[in-house]
Amino acid sequence: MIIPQRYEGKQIAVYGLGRTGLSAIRALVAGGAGVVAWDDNETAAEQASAAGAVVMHPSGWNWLALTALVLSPGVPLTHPEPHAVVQMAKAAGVEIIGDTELFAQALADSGSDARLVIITGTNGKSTTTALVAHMISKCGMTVQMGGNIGIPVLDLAPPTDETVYVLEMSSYQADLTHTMRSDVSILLNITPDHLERHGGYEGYIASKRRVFDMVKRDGRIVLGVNSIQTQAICTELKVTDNSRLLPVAVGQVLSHGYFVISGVLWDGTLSVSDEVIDLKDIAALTGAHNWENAAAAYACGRALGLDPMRLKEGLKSFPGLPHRQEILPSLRGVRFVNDSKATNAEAAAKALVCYDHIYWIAGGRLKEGGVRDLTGLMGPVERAYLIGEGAAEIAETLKGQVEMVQCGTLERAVDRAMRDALSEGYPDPVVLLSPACASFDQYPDFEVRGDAFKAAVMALRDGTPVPSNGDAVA
Ligand code: UMA
Repeated sequence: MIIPQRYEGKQIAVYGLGRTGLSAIRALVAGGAGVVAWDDNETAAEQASAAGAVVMHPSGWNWLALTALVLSPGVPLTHPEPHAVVQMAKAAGVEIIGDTELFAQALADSGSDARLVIITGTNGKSTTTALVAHMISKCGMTVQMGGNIGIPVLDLAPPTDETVYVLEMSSYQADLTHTMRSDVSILLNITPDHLERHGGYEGYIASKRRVFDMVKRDGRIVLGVNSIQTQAICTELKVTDNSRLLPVAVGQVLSHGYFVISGVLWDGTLSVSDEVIDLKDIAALTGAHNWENAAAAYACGRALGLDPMRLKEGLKSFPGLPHRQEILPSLRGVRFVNDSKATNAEAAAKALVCYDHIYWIAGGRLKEGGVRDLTGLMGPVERAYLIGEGAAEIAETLKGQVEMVQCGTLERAVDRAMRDALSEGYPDPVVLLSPACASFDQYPDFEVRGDAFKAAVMALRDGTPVPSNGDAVA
């Protein structure tokens, strides 16, 4: 645990009692602070009390005595409208911070030489965070990974001079972080997301750009230039901040930076570009989006001064992350890929271009725009197996583009897809769960959906019969 020392003997409030809030309470109490806390959902109160907080509605807090309000990232700070507790804090002149800011303060106060990498972007930030952490540990360093990837930052081990912290930072967290200073900040890409929370696209972009304010004077900015927004930012930074800038691209040669051409990563920071590694040989880094992640992670490793050979070993041995094009053991020549994290069409599109003979399982709760963006990508799809509440709309959108089967449930879809993959005899068939939809109509979250897919695949392995009646051609 990282213990914030500067609140000893002071009063501090924590709002939101999920992972962030409970972690902040534990750390603040350990540092000798008095903590009051609340959550809109009363069921969270017990754990907060057990962690040492006084659980009380904000209307009962002594606002004049509070040093700061620690807000959980999911609690609206500005849009659609500031949460009531935010308005109360502003009226009382109490500073609003996140657990990430407490982490930044504790790191600064520690006086250690620990180093810090921050990763953000609309897509790929979890994979890049895990990849950077993996590659750095392959270089023999002590790595602590956390943040939006799921481990609250104050739960990480305290800093030593050898520690490298690798943090995934969401736009929500960035808005609550004021004094963090990184050795490397990575911004992978920006496309529209979380617009309601940032008052539109401009607000979202501004939050993403905050990772540049968090770079040390002698730190480096690794910037993916494959999205329109980050390309524009790159043009701007070449003028204002060129010495700290390390651009990263897929499909274009850069005069300075790291780039991937036909799956091969190049170091273009030298006078003559140097071939680094063929990423096509790395199963856990399939697809152009993963090449962007790999190039950014390698650029980060080099910016930290790490050995190129060891970094390459790290790329090769990366196991991948669960639910993101996760490769499961094959069965009778059929490959299974769990891409449950693909909760929108844009994410599913990335997987659909990676394989040749796809038995595609899709559906769930559709996002705005549905699967319109997938209409040109049905070429390698032998058949689509539709599940969940969005199935009828998907069938309507993709009518005439691909053969579709209404399966209702994931288990039925897996069973039917396997039978078809075996009977049709294409070389190297892939049963791909890449739903292009949120999971909430059938599962608590995408992780539970991915685990259900794995269980259904395991059931095939065990020979457990799956009911096959009820399939209907869409
Ligand atoms: N709550 C309120 N009022 C509100 C909103 C929430 O009281 O208006 C309470 C809820 O009742 C709940 C608690 O706040 O008890 C939840 O807080 P939270 O939503 O901030 O979630 P945490 O459990 O603290 O998890 C957060 C991140 N969640 C969000 O940003 C929404 C996690 O990212 C992160 O892994 C975790 O901290 C550890 O750092 C998740 C996420 O969905 C994966 N992130 C978004 C994304 O990736 O797109 C940004």
